[in-house]
Amino acid sequence: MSGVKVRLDAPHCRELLRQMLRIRRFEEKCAELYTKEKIRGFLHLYIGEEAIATGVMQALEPQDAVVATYREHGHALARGIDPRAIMAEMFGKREGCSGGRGGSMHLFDAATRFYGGNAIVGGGLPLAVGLALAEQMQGRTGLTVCFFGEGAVAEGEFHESLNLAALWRLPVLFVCENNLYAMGTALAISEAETDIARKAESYRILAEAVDGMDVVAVEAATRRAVAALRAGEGPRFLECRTYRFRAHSMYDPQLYRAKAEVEDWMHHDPIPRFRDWAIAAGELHEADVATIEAEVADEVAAAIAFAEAGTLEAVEDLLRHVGAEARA
Ligand SMILES: Cc1ncc(C[n+]2csc(CCOP(=O)(O)OP(=O)(O)O)c2C)c(N)n1
Repeated sequence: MSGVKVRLDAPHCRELLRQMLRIRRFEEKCAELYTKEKIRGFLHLYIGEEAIATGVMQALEPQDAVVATYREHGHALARGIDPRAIMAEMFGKREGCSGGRGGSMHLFDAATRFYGGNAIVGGGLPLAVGLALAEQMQGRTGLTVCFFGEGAVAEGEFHESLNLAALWRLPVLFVCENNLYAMGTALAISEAETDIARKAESYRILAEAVDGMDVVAVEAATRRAVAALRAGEGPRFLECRTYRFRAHSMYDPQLYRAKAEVEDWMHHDPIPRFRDWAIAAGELHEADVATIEAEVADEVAAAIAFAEAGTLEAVEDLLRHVGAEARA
């Protein structure tokens, strides 16, 4: 599969930059809206990690399924869910992609086969394995991509899921977003084996570690894995090495890491890194970047206006979908 290549022409470069900027600008606004109490509840920003969702989604087809974590705004945007429906969901409005019932951590969209949004660390892995098993049993061709943080490797669900996926040769791509910290717990002080790809290999799953701050490297690695998956070769595993630039969630004094470490990682910011490379390669020009920035700003503004104009569910409807409804 080493022959799988990423075609880096001007349209594709624009697409990669656009997707990463959509995530960055959308979330910067979310942070502002949170301080204004327009968005309530938990809010986990993906800023710094945009190259992963962007790169992985390039290799997927509409029939594929996606499972993510509570840090999933970027995955939802890159998968193609309408940003207006995502923002309305953050506002808790009925027009949101989960009807306003889920909020930031529970984005869901059947049309794009986006199965969430999951607040439980490691909780997405068995769901992804179940989706892939269903796909296999029903003779369909879609594969399932499961995103999770490195904190999930400490959960039993991680090991059970990898084991069954390997045993039954299920079409799952496990994507570990290793940003080095699970809330305030550094990987190095919680795992005896910090090489996560090796853990996957212990279940006989072929694994690759990739620079998660390099969108092209992520896309290329995903294309290799997806080609093998579509050829029926069983599950694959990608460890994407990355860093979150912001706090774990909105309340986090970040006492567990040094400011200098954060600043150092910011020098590897995937967006300027790719933008500058594409400009130097002659595939993008400053004017393209300005156009993309303006279009993204308009898109985010339209999403916020849509969410503001949305409606809250009526109080008498709040128990609908909560338990079985009584039949007369
Ligand atoms: C089963 C479970 N245990 C604990 C928590 C509390 N918790 C929420 S996020 C988190 C850290 C997870 O870190 P990681 O998986 O590395 O993902 P990241 O937040 O870095 O993206 C923890 C422990 C939870 N949500 N679920």
